[in-house]
Amino acid sequence: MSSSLSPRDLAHAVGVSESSIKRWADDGLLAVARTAGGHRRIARAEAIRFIRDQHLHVADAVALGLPEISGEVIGAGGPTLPDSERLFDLLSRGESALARGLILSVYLQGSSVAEICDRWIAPAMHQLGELWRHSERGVYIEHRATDICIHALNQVRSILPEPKADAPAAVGAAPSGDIYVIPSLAAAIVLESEHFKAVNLGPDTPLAAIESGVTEYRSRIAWLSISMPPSNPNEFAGALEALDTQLAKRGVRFVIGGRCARQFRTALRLRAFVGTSMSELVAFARGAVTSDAGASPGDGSSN
Ligand code: B12
Repeated sequence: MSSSLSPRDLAHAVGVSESSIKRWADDGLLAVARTAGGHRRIARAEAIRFIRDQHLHVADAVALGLPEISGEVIGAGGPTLPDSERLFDLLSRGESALARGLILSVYLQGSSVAEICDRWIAPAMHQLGELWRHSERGVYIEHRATDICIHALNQVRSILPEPKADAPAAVGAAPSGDIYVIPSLAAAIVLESEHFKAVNLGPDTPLAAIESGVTEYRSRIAWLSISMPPSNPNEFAGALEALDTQLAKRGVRFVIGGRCARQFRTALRLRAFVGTSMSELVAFARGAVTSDAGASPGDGSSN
């Protein structure tokens, strides 16, 4: 799929005339580049931003390079916001393309990545966990649903605007022994949707590796997603306190979340912010950017 569209492609995708697209471009509502031959080209990420901001109806998602958004997903009467029950149903049945189409259409209709995680993916996955309670079939269904969600989230990631070269960095992971893939990946994509350059080290990552990433990327934010109780709670608590202290010394904002994060808020004296949702992660990231304005990372100021 090309990373840019002609005005004609975009006009076709949203069911308007080509001249409307050119007028919006001339009015500065839509950023266009010119080819060597002087033709207008619209970056795909910019086209998607425009569709989301203007609440345009996508008439032909194939023209946008998103064939998963089929009529079956959107419904004949135009786009309606589907609910997490629908996603749960598709995930239970292993309907990968339809589930991805649903998530992409929710995004194109203007929901944020954080909302998609908090309001669609997490509830649908929680419902799966409740329904099957890890029977043999449940484990199979959960693995398959996890893979579908990873695919969908990465597709959303691929249509986000590229982070700018000077974008603040964020590095994070799930700790050693924690096998859960979606939560840390979701945190990375949420931060990317907030214009961070996010480096996700993924599941089962020693805390020291987060520190290495923070150093290499001169990270503004570090996140940790904890979904499983640590096998050695005392050792983990010590390592977490040490990381928390190190990050604070270096002026790196630290945020912890995930199903099992809460217990650490009360048990340990952490400077880290403990959040319960991706929407809280967004609020935290925005706050970090605002309060850091003017201060450079690694300058020793603490949060
Ligand atoms: C998928 C899944 C699996 C998959 C994992 C696949 C993978 N590699 O990722 C598999 C099948 C492997 C699995 C295995 C097990 N699982 Co399991 N699993 C789940 C399930 C259904 C979904 C988890 C998920 O991905 N959720 C999606 C994310 C997005 O939701 P979330 O984690 O809640 O995240 C939200 C917030 O916490 C927050 N957040 C998350 N991270 C962060 C980070 C920051 C910085 C911030 C601010 C916020 C934040 O934002 C998210 C909302 O948008 C859960 C159900 C549940 N209720 O969580 C059970 C669940 C977690 N599993 C459970 C169990 C028991 C197990 C097993 C022990 C079962 C067994 N007997 O074998 C094993 C453990 C395996 C092991 N090696 O030890 C139980 C845990 C019960 C408990 N009290 O601890 C649950 C709750 C199911 C249940 N209802 O019983 N599991």
